[in-house]
Amino acid sequence: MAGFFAQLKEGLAKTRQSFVEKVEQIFTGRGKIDEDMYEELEEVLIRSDVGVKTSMELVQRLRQEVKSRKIVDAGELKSVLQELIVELMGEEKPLEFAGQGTTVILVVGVNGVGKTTTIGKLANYLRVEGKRVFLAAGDTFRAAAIDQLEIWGQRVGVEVIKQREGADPAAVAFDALQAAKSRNIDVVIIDTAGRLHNKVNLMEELKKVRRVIEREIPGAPHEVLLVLDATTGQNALQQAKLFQEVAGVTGIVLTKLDGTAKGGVVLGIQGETKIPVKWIGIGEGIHDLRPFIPKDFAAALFDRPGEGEISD
Ligand SMILES: Nc1nc2c(ncn2[C@@H]2O[C@H](COP(=O)(O)OP(=O)(O)OP(=O)(O)O)[C@@H](O)[C@H]2O)c(=O)[nH]1
Ligand SMILES: [Mg+2]
Repeated sequence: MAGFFAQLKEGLAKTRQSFVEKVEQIFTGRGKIDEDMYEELEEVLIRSDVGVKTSMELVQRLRQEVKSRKIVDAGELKSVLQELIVELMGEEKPLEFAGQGTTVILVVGVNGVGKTTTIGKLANYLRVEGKRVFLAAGDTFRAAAIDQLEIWGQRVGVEVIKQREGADPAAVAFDALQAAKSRNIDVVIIDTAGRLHNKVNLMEELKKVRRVIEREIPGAPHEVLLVLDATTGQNALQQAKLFQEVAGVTGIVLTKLDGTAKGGVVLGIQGETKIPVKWIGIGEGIHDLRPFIPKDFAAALFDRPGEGEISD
């Protein structure tokens, strides 16, 4: 398996080409810092799916730094921008676990973003750490969804709690939590449907599942992870805002960063919603889920050595 940092860098190759290489062009071969440069930079950021608001903020921060550090050479700005991007993304925010007893992770998001795949990968990650994990097949909308989760359960070696197609997802969550409590399971990860007859139904269903979880385990859910597909760019940002309002999202998993040039959306999401990105998906395989470490992400994006490279 390729090293952690090398794999991250490879996954971000397209974003690097569309974003950082353009930024570099703006900074190099120009010499002095002028108004045109700031305008060009803002445009490249917006085009790279960073979002208007966050792009403007980043450029504003850059202006401040140029002033306070008395920078005159545009060539120095690449590393300053990298610093500002790390600052924007904040500290690494690991998963929250219950102080004792079972930790409940509810996974939400619209259809096709990678929820079920992420659950499989996450279950594997936690199992390798020595945790006992159950999966709950809360997407009862399609029989295939239950089957898909079961395949992941077998692959990872964790049990899947399920009912038949069309069953009440809240009842599946209830079963899973009962079983987990009686068998001292460390983590239950609950899959949910991404598609229902309409958006209102979907949101009502999520609320109901949530209520059951809250009642069964005080303090749960410990995490509500919203899965977003990076290839959808600005749509991902809209979904983050919608789910933030109704589902009490605690963290984001940004999938499909491999093969997309829209990785800049990470910045837009962090800048506008302040929901921390906790994991990133960089492929379809079982190991292709990584904790999101802002410093390493920025280093990989800017093609600089990161801390991960040393510890690899
Ligand atoms: N390249 C790539 N593909 C991914 C990644 N994560 C998921 N996928 C693929 O995206 C497709 C959809 O993934 P699912 O996990 O079924 O998505 P879902 O959100 O559960 O979809 P629904 O159950 O229909 O709502 C699958 O083909 C996955 O293999 C990723 O990080 N990178
Ligand atoms: Mg699914």
